[in-house]
Amino acid sequence: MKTILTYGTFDLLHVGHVRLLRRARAMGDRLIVGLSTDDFNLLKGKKSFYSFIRRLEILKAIRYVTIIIPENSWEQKERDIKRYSASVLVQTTDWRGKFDHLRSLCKVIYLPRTKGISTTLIKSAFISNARKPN
Ligand code: C2G
Repeated sequence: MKTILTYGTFDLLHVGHVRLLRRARAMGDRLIVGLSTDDFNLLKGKKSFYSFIRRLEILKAIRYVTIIIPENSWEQKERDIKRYSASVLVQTTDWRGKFDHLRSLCKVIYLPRTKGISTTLIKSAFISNARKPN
């Protein structure tokens, strides 16, 4: 059983998230996602639109995802890799190098992000449309 591990906030789920999950799942037999809690988002300097509970409900509906665990801290990755015997940690190139210290425990792969889509873009699109007079 080859276990793949990835972490993220996954707010306002979009194709960038789904393609990441699909690519990560394709690397093994099961994909475990560490979903950033609302408190951890604050540590990441992020305020998600959806609460952890809503993001969890949405992520559960994605067929590439096997197990979802809360991501509460930067340090938990080492424990999670051991606890779930993960073979691969997958993040994207914006994190390149940040998790290389975990290479002694498992493969660490940084995939390219999907261009042209982000939660920030979606939020700003809603805001600019909301400002347009009818
Ligand atoms: N993603 C992507 N392409 C996009 C947007 C997001 O591949 N256009 C990926 C991100 O790189 C990440 C995952 O989708 O791998 C979830 O995105 P975020 O919620 O923005 O993840 P992030 O805040 O980078 O959390 O400990 C690691 C962090 O929790 C990573």
